[in-house]
Amino acid sequence: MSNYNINSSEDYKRIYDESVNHPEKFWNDLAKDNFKWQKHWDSVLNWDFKKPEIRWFEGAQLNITENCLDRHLINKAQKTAIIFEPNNPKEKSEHITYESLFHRVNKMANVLKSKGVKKGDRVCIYLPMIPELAISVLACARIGAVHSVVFAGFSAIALSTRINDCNCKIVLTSDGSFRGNKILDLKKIVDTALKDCPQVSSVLVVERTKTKIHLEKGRDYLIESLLNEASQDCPIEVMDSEDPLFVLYTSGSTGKPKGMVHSSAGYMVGSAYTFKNIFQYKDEDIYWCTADIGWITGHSYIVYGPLLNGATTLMFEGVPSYPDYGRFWEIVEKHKVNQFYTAPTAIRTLAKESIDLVNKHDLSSLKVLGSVGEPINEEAWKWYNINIGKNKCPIVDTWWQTETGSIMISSIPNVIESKPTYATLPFIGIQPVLMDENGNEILENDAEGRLCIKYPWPSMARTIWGDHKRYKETYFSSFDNKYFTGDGSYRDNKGLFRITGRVDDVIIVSGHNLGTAPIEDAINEHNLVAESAIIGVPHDIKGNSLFGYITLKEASSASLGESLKKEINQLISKQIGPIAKLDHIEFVSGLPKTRSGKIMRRILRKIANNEIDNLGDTSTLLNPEIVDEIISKVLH
Ligand code: 7RM
Repeated sequence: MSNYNINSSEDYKRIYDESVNHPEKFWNDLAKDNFKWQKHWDSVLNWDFKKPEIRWFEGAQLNITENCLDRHLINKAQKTAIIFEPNNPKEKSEHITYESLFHRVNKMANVLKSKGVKKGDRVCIYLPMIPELAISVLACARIGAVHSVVFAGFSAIALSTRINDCNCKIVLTSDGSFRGNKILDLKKIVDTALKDCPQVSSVLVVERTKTKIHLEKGRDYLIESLLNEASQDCPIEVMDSEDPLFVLYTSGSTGKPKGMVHSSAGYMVGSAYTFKNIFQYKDEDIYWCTADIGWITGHSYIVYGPLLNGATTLMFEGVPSYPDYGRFWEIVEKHKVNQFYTAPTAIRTLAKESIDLVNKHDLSSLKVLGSVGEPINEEAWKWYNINIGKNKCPIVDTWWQTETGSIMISSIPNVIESKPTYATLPFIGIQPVLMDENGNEILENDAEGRLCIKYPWPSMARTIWGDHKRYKETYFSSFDNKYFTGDGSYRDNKGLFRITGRVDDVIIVSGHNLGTAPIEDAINEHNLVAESAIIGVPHDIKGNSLFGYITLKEASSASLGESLKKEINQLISKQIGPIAKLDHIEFVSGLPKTRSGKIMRRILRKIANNEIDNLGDTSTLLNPEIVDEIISKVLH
């Protein structure tokens, strides 16, 4: 038990050392003492990064939902497991106790079974952020079905590609989804998608928006009456440790999405342990992660991590801008949120709005703030720290990936001090290394390199669905015997890690390797600049020249035009050098982004290079409408 809670820097040092010096003993004890197993394992770890093959707790049997639900019924049956905050603040929020969640999951599990879902089958979940989303995730896990959650903002094409890739036969969806003052017709999107998915035999529909929908006879069912009739008891399916728990798609920079496959036992251990410590969750706390369950942050830190720890986790259906840009802060006040976890893109968006929208809310319940998804720039970090945390909440800048399953590098409140723009130190059991371009490990500090992990950790993805070769090529072929993250990192003279961004975001100008991130950081220091993205365009002399897309804090200042461009280039010259000056600057009102706030550079690159006939799928963007605006500005 002792190693489960990390409470001081001494704890961290001691436990970290144990975890890397005697990893098998360490994980053996941690897993044995803190989870419920149906059967103990025969071996803690079998691994070979060359194949690659990674198996944790082999021979063990368990069900993750027994750990998320059943075991809390003894002491926490009436504790709130999920607080549901609807899109519309006038609609009442809902508190779901552990006992009630248990019954609702069991009912859902029984409905899935009645539609023929069996252990190992894949179930596609395409639902808005309503309780049924978490419930169906857990229902799949309970009966051993592999869930594949697809973010309910994705287009029909994105959806059908994902349904077909892992051959789902069942789809869970809703009539529609509320987003701000809009309704998105999810069922219609499913209908379109399913024209390309003939194998889908049942579609289960949650009624949320009461919009009119078409029900295909013999295939589509309203779920409510099925749930009402179902039994509230459902035994667990006993799973082997390495049985897949879920598939989650993550887009590569190009091409087809990768279905990352996560395991049952290792994922459970990793998501639970990181949640408890990185957010320093205490028993009465209210925890809120603003992500969508459609991406890994929601899987690990809305559903599994919190519920494994018997926490209260808040699910928000809506958007940060509705009914106004104070919505997040209103929710923090209303539910007395203690830990708040969001993305830099949200922070920057909200920082652009009037500070009154923050200050009119009582945020004194907050204890810990988190950030995830991309590097957080210093300005956003400071705004978050001062205005939201009131200088008293540690900020955890958590670096990790869909592939890693749980947080890998992060500070820990009152344990590892935070430092602006730094993720800081590896979590227990994580062994990050920096590699140079020749494949050698960089041993000294105050150095930058490619970020790799040299030893397995329990929650790492085991393969890409149906494409183990791609798994090997993408993550285990760049560096010998190491997992390559695709990110670059700087390590300072104290050994703290600062993630610098994807290493493929590098542009060679006149023979100089320029990372886009530091240039963007320099630009963002200008007090009128909100965000920027740099891409390269071919240039006769320099090889590439730099093209900057910039959004401003106030639209009116765009009239400053030429003089502002000059100031921006002066900043770059000062911070990086004249070599990094931008040849072209386009002021735009927004940048094309994925849900998690990652700029889709592919699109910006194609527009700057006049390749707009072939932009690829833009429907997975958060703001697809911005693409037309940018095209018309750049190619006027
Ligand atoms: C959790 C998530 C993974 C990529 C990763 C990084 C970037 C994520 C941070 C970050 C700097 C952070 N999964 N990234 N967190 N960069 N600091 N704290 O985002 O699969 O969607 O993305 O996101 O490039 O490789 S993800």
